[in-house]
Amino acid sequence: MNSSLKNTLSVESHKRLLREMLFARRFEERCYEAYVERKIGGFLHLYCGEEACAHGVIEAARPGHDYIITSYRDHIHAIKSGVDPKAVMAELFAKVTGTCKGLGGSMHIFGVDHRFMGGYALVGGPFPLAAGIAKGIKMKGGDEICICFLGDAANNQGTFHESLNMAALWELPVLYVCENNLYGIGTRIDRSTAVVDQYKRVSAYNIPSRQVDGQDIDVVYDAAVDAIEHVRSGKGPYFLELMTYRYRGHSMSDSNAYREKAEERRWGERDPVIILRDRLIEAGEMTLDDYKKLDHEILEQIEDEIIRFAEESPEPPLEMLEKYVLVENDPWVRGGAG
Ligand SMILES: Cc1ncc(C[n+]2csc(CCOP(=O)(O)OP(=O)(O)O)c2C)c(N)n1
Ligand SMILES: [Mg+2]
Repeated sequence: MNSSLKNTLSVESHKRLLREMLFARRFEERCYEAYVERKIGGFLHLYCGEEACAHGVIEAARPGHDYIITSYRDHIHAIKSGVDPKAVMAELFAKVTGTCKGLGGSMHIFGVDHRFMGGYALVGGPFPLAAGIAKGIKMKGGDEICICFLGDAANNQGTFHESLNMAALWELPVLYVCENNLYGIGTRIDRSTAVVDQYKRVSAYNIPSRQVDGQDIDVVYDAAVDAIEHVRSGKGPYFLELMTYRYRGHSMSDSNAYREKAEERRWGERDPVIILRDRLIEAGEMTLDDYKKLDHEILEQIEDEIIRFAEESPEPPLEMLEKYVLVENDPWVRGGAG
């Protein structure tokens, strides 16, 4: 392991995290298949390649105590926060046992019991919500923090600047985590954004920040421990930029034709799951056969427990269609529109 790291993980934590990250990879790949099989509809954004970001940061936090919020690429953040993967898959299958009774779908996973405050479809939507949650924490006087994950392109939304200004002004306990995968849909960051290094942008709001490798779980964890300590100790917000890469297109409707194959290969050589696996193998803590066995177990678990649960769960009943729709302000429903 990199000996310059201050906050380190035990071998047991490494083994557990390898399992969790490999599970995340296989979970997302199975979602891809289920989408092709038309078991999942609507939008679907996968997290393959970025696993060390959510796992490293949330490992350093206190899930269930701290609030976590993110964008539409949200399945793995929810699971690492403690939300049952069966309920996540059932949500994707639009089943009543899903996290939102099957009415939200992939972009709207929620887990109030685990303080997972959701995935959001609106780019930049979570910035002000996170500031609001952090304001609430501060008013109540707890030591929770709010962790807000967002993509690099989201930082060009007005909400980014408005929220970071208020978060800094009010010294709110919020950690902003930028998962910089270099692209917003098909647009590379240097074609959309004047300041490519995102951590530099927040100096405009006097928010301390850092940019680190998002592919190495040890590096992410080390940076996240310090960032969280800063926020929890009452010093106000912090901004952590994690350099990462998504392996698939932006969503299932993206043919991914805009990236150089050489770039994809380069990032593929720094796979977060393989980096951790090889670290354990080099330390003599696991063999390649152990890894293959683990992979096999995970694939079986996903099929036998998770997919089966989603398949066998019922669809939401018809009467639920109107139950969660707010109609009182709709003039058409009131009959007054002309
Ligand atoms: C307010 C708003 N504008 C535009 C979109 C369309 N849109 C969906 S994802 C996306 C790009 C976001 O990229 P980034 O923030 O880097 O996150 P990533 O998908 O790379 O994780 C855009 C423009 C949207 N969902 N919401
Ligand atoms: Mg991006």
